Amino acid sequence: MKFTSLTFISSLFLAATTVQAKTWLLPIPQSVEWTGHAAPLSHRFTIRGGDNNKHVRKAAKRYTDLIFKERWVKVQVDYEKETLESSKDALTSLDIIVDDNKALLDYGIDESYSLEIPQQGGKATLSAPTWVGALRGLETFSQLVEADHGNKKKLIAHTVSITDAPSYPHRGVSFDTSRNYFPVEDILRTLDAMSYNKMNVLHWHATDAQSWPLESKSHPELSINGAYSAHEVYGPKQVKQVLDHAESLGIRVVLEIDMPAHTGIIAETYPDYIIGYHEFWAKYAPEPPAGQIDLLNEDAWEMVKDLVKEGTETFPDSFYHTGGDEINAACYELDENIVNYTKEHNMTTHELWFDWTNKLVDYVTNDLKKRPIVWEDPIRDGGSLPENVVVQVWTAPPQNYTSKGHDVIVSNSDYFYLDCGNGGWVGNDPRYISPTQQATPDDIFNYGGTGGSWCAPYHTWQRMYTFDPTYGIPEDSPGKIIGGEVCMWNEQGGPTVLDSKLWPRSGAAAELWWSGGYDKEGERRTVRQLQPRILDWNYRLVSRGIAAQPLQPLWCLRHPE
Ligand code: CP6
Repeated sequence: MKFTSLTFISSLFLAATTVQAKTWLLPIPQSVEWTGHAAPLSHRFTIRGGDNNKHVRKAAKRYTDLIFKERWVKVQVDYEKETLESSKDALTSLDIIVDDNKALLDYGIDESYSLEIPQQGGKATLSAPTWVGALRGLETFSQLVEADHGNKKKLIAHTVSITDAPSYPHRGVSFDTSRNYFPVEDILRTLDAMSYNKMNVLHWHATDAQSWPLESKSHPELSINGAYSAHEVYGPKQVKQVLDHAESLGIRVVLEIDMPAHTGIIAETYPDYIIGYHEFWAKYAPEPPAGQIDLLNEDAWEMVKDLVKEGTETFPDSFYHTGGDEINAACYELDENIVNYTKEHNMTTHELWFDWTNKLVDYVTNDLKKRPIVWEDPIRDGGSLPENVVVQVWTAPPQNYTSKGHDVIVSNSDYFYLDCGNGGWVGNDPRYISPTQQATPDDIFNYGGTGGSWCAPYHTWQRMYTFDPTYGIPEDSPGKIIGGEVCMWNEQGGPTVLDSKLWPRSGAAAELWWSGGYDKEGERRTVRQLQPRILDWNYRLVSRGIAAQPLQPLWCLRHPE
């Protein structure tokens, strides 16, 4: 008796001290108990249950194929394990039990799950309140299977008991399809990679100043005149492909049609709706071409309503992103009508913009029954919006808006922007450039005349991971952080570099929002903890067809720490 209880105590101790080292799962689950044993996967291993939901059924098939195809061996994360050799101890099935197969995929859906893989093999069990939780648990299960000590003919499953749920309900990728066009396959593959990282929102920044690739039923002329070509368009078929694939992975798609700035391309069809399109851009916009919707033009407003109505009907999510970033006051002052109107009403052009934005979010909330997301700008610049409006931050600390009662999506540009690899100033370092050969206007002409870059420096996964989502937000804050997004702006991004800009970096953000910035003991999660896991995770992403960027030389794989 004594002996057994001592063994019991010492194995508990062992589990407690080695749990970090043994964890290679990404994102790290809220609670994992490792048995220290791995069970061989039976050749007849099947995933069962889940038949009452087509997405779970399809996922079971997908993950079964993946598990048998994948030959992943972890390197950085060392562990002690004792593989159960006898075939009677093999793992024969994973049984899925879902309570609610009809739950609506939307903000706040329950994504929790628990996973039991018994030490003695046999049946593993995945239980989840909703079908989406089952999808998240399947992903975790797949990460627990590996080739035994590199023996590619023998798969083993690490035996564990896991309970898991996201810390934040909104974990997204914002995806700009205006600056450069992406074939639909690139979006579908990005959705796959998001699901591997348990991300659940594709924020589709569909349109911007440079091109209008989204086909509209009510205004087909916008993409006819505004897409880069007749092929570089998302028509109903492509949109449905994206929506269907996202749903099958438990990912919501939130549409943004950015306005009233970032809309220059509309002038190709409706020159009267847009102010400033043909002006020299540097004074009137952050990048060419300039152009903002005329806030006083009634026909422009009717078109805005048509587009937003159609967008909210086509995209089933309860959130709709109305845009609202980077308004340039000087641009509106080009317009005589606006100048006269604001004078008469004793208001600024900014106030006119706040009123217009309020009109738009009122339309979205009350007529279309959706919850608006707005970029922080109108509030940052002095306006106010109803409390139900979700604020997406990109420049200011989130607490500036949670304190006003808004729920906030965190995407601060100095942490979570992905498309900024070549920041920095041109020339002028006397160690390399003679004082008589300093940068000339011909060197800096493409920086808007400022002599510097508008683009922030590269944000590493370490940078993203060290963002503290709780900082500055008191317990009784009227608004809360609902999660975050990495931003795939694509001025300098495109299909050839998409995967490597997104992955594996965004995995650090994915973990931040899934697992939270703090562990169960209330300690900040650290870069050192994530490092071995993200290094190994990268090989897994690559083996799953994601062209992720290497984080280390292959040498490190052959010579693990
Ligand atoms: N496009 C739109 C962009 C940016 C924003 N909105 C942006 C601004 C600054 C940087 C990167 C991107 N390209 N529509 C800001 C929300 Cl550094």
